[in-house]
Amino acid sequence: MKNLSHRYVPRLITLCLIALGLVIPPPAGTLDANSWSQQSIYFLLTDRFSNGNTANDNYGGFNADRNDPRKWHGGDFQGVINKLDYIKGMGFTAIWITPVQIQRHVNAYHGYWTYDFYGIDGHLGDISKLRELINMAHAKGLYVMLDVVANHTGDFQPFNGFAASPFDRFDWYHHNGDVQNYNDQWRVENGDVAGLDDLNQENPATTGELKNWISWLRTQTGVDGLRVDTVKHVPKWFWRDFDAAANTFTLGEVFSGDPVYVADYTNYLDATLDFPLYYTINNVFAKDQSMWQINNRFQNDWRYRNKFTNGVFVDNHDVHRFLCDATGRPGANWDKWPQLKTALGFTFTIRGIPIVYYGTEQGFTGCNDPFNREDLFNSFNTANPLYSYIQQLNAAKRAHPALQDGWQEEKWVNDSFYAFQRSKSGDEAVVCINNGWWPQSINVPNLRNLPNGTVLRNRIGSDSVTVNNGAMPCNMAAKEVKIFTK
Ligand SMILES: [Ca+2]
Ligand SMILES: [Ca+2]
Ligand SMILES: [Ca+2]
Ligand SMILES: [Ca+2]
Repeated sequence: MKNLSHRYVPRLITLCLIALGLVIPPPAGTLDANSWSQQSIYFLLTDRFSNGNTANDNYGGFNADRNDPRKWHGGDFQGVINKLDYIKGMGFTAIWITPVQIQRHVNAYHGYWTYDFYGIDGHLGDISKLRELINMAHAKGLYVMLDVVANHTGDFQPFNGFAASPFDRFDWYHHNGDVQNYNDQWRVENGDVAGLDDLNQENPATTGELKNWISWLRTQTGVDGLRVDTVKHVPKWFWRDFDAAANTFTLGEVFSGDPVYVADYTNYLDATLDFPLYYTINNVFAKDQSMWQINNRFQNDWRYRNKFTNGVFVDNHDVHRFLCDATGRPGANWDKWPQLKTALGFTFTIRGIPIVYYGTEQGFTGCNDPFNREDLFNSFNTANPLYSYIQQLNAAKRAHPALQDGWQEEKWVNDSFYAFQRSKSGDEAVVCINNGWWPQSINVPNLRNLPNGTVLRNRIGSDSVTVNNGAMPCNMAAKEVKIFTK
């Protein structure tokens, strides 16, 4: 009772202040970092997901051609609207969609080559269709994260002019040529990424406009958060200003396997995608390497401002799909799904926000960009076992606060087995992972808050165990994850 009243006092004060007109409530649609840490995200490339309106397929003369993996394919906002139930059906609580700004290139289907910051690309729809998508998502209990780029525009200079006004001024850009040496941070920040025109954030006019733009985009759309592209290519101080102007949750892409390098950006943006953990997941689960690498990776968690908002993923649009890299069962290497399922079980139960790349639920196997950006289009098969497995993982995560942002502690690790416990406000979860291709039985010790005789049930199976002297048996089949809760 005491705790309850304590919890409500600040809220009551806030409500009174709002009533008195002293505090402006946050705009509908924004979601703070703590709330984001409780979500799970489905990430899709709008052009490759679902084509809901063929009339916009050839917008701007950049025609859709599904036979060319580098060209536009026709996916759009209406397509996403049509398939929100497919996403919701897996239990996700949020979607992240690729950038919506106007592009001007035959290969710019991905949206990362901005031409006009203040326009919505006609292949996808218009601003009112985007608002409709966001409103429809909200009505179904899905938050929306927009992908944004503030490091560069498309590649227009030196031969094809500039991006659209007001980004059409020479001194709004760096002119240092391509980044050649990716170990030189000055070059990384001030050079062009593969010819893409690098914006000059040292020019206050450029920075002022980028902040105007992100504020405009957020307020115009009512979006709940931002995924921020190419973060390591812009000085850190800029991101603090950008985050403030955006006035919402920002999840940055810092493409690096070094947690020391990545984690420092969480002092400027709200959070980062966990690329270091991605590499660990790839080694451990796709390539059957030692689970001690997980133990090692989590030793750097203190470096993140809030490890519970790290974006955790097995793959994305910039790397091979997991099933491309998976080595498969020894002697039967076509059999890769057990590895994927084990990796997904890990990402949904470990600290951080799980992010699933579209097509994972249909077993897509693409390797290099753009072949890892397949069309989902006609493959919305809700009977796929991977679809229902993800559904089970999301259900377990939704039902248990411990699995969202609960305190986490390792309980057992060896080369092919990993167990950890998570706790929050009386909710307890013990997760056992067998990464071996053979059955294993491990008695997991040192459990907390679980008295003798406590019965725990596996939320993604039908078995139960009883806690005895702070320990419990994990009897695991090959490549199995069990999620035990009270
Ligand atoms: Ca279309
Ligand atoms: Ca830059
Ligand atoms: Ca250029
Ligand atoms: Ca923020």
